[in-house]
Order: sequence, then C-alpha cells, then structure tokens
Amino acid sequence: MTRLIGSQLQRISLDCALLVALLVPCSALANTWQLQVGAESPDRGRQALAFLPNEVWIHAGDSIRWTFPTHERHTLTFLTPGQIRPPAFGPTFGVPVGCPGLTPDGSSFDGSACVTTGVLLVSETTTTAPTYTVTFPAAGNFKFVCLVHADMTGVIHVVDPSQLLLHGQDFYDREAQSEEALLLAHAPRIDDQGIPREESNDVAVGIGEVLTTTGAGSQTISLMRFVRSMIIVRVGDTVEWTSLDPSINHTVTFGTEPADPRPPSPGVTPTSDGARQATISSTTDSVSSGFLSPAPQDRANLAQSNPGVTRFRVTFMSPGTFNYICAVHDQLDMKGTVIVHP
Ligand SMILES: [Cu+2]
Repeated sequence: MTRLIGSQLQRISLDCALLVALLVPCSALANTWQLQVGAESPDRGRQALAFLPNEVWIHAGDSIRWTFPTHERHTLTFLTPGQIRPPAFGPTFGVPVGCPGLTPDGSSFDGSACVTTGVLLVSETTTTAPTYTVTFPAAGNFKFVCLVHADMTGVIHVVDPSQLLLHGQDFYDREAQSEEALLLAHAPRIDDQGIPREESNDVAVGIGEVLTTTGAGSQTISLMRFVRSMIIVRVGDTVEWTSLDPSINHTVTFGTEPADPRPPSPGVTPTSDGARQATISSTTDSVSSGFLSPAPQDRANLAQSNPGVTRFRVTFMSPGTFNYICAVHDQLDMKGTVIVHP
C-alpha cells in the first residue's frame, strides 16, 4: 500500500514535471524570427527598398533578427505612435539623427520608446551583412520604417502567446524570396518606361516605383542608374537630367564630390520653371545639382509639401569628356559621361 502510494506519487510528480516542461517555460520557447532588409541585383543597380517581408505575426516575447545584405543604406526604425518622423541625417550628411539617438542591437520595443539602428549596409571592406535584433515583450500592432527611404514601411502584429500563429519561418522565407524576385524583376520594366528619346539631350536620373506586395506598407523598386549614361552633344548644347524616382534623392555631380550632397554647389541657380541650371566651361569644373527629389506624398490634415526639384540643366561651353556621379549612390556605381564635341 505504502509502496503503491509511493509509486503513484512518483508518477504524479513525473507527470507534473512533464506538464511544467510543456507549459511553464513559455519564455524559453520564445522564437527568434529571421527577416531581411532590402535586396539588390549583383551589379547593385537595382535596389528593392523594402522590408522582406513587411508584415509578420509573432508572439509576445519573441524576437526578430533582421539581416541587411545590400550596398544601399537602410535603417530599421520603430517610432512611438504619432511620433514626428525625424530626418535620416543631421547637419553632417551621413551621420544619422536616430529617433533621436540610436539603440543597441538586442533592444526591446513595446511602443513606449523608439528603437532604431544606425545606417546599416554591406561595407566595401567586408562581405558580411550586418544584423539587428529586436525583442517584442508586449502585444500590439507596430509599424516600422526605414528613415532613409520614405516608401519603405511594414507592420508587426505581436499577439498573446495563447493565440495560434498562422505562419511559420518557412512561410516568411518563401515570401521574402518571392517579393525580392518580384521587385527586382520589375526594374527592367520601369527602365523601359523611362528611356529618354534618342534624339534629345535628356538623361534620366534613376527611375523608381512604389509598390505594396502584402498590403501592410510600401516597398520601392529603384533603378540606381543614369539612363543614357553616355550622351554626346556639341559645344553650347544643354543637357537636361530628370529624376524619375518617386521617393529617392539623387544628384548630378561633376568634379570634386561635396562633403554634403544635399545643397546645390555655388554657381547652380534656380530656373523660372522650378528646375536648376549651371554652366560648365572646363573639365576641371566642380558642379553639383544638390538633391533632385520628387515632392513627397501628401496626407490629409498635414501641410502640403512643396513641389520637388527634379530637373537639372547644364550648358557645356567647351569640348571634352565630362564624367559625373550621383553623390548619394556612387557606391552602387551610379555614374555617367557627357562627351562634348566642338
Ligand atoms: Cu542616386
């Protein structure tokens, strides 16, 4: 009898141990999900400015580890609800403002304080893609953005651990792959749209399109190239560059690259039709357009944005070969040449 009770007790305690193992350490079962920030073609010219995928469902307590495999810069940023969006860079171009400030890898986000990476990209000296992990301790629906690219957003649904998740890591891996393929394959089609007329002196400064593949936010495909990157004109001719990208900043920069590509260089003047213009008299001239940017999308109940400056005209006063770059995207090999014949 005593032995029986003893063995029963032993069984009960074993069962308890099993139950405890199954139920209690929910935190030990917390998952770390793997997602991707951006994708690019091998020549870096086509950039998917997109969170891949940009809508996921996870349990409270789970973490997400994002990998940044491109040569274009991105941030992963969770602002607090209603927070005014900060600029990507402060007074010094390339130095991020953060949200404000940067938070370390492994930060937690529950909506009460912002979380952001710095600017992350694959550097020229290493092929390793940087990563950044965020833990989500509390349930909620959280938007996330890239502070560099306005049309690059997503949503994370953090649900109570008692709720069943519809999708696993495999689903998101397949989704990321198919979205990457779809976005990068879209670039040649927008390329076709943007090719300037052969007989003109027109050059396209990048072409882009904003898309949404999940319904949860915006993704952008950008061709980071001058379309008609080599153009031949005569002395006295004017070449016109036009940005055909709805949300990316580019420049047309001859000579010495300015420390800050945002403002136009001295000697660049506004035109009456809202473009900018300059004259180049020698292959040693340094002339930069400043940011060529479209007007951002408007939202109800906010001040409307000013028209963008999307055109830059340069008149060439001497013969020669004039090489130029986009000062924002030269690391992606965005450059061009104007050959001026006498
Ligand atoms: Cu550019």
